[in-house]
Amino acid sequence: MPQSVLLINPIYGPTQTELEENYTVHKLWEATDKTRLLTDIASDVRAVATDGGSGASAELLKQLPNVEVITVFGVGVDAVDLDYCKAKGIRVGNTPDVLTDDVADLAVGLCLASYRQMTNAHDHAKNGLWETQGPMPLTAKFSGSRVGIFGLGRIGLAIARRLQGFDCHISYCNRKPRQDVTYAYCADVKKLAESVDCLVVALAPTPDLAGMIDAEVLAALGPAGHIVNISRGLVINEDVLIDALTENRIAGAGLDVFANEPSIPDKLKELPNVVLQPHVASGTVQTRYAMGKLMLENLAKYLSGEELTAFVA
Ligand code: 8YV
Repeated sequence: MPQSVLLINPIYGPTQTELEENYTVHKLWEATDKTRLLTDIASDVRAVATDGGSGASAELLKQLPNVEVITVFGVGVDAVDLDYCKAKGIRVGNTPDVLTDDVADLAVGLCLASYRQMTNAHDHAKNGLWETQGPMPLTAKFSGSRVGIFGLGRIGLAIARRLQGFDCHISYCNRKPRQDVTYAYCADVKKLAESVDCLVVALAPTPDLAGMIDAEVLAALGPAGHIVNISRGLVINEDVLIDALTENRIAGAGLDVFANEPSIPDKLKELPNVVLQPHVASGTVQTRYAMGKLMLENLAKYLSGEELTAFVA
């Protein structure tokens, strides 16, 4: 009898298909009575499969007392109640490294798109404004700019290495300095913002970091400053960001993540100085395939008594 797995929300098709071929998969999002489903499967389910956005709350896990492992399709585990998992001895696998290149690539793309107003330039060309109104207004040079990376982890380091190719001056803010880099370290994100032209939010998000990018940090970044976020929407106070962009107290933003995905505030959608991406940083065929393989490998290894390949708990 195949092991029972609770799948919280749909994941990448080929991965979900392989999961269903090898396990008895209970689909939480399809249940008309979720509480009834959890009650019915509680005795069988030892594993939960989820994604970075859906996570696994303590409220859910309390209804599944036999869960031993959570396998996450994603690197971010901020939506998993890690305190509960650690208290209960629940293992948590995730998918780092296989998505680092894609996420770092998109972060650099968002820096360029924000500085060079690439979406506005696209619209200028597409809507015939070049013919009717003349050349696109001048934008800002990115190469050689001072870039501060908030969170120099695997993804942040990959971003930094890419930016060296643009002759950027790189500094970073972490809980503590890294011994394996020569970039300038800053212990405080507000001081980092004061010292750079572009702030890239790349940290591994945890709930305690909510709102870390506040009005003071954006004021420190200043009217010529740009901010890029490929971490989680929770890290930036979204209302404060909208106000700063609306009043041109910062020059621009490139955002792949938002406070209440998949909805994006209308005010943010209407702004001319923001580039929006619908949480696609890891969204390539190659990377989602690799994430799926690692997610399934974590699950199979745990259930066969082996150590998970990649885990946070
Ligand atoms: C999502 C992500 O998990 O890896 C992460 O933490 O944010 C993304 O890769 C992915 O979009 C699946 O939901």
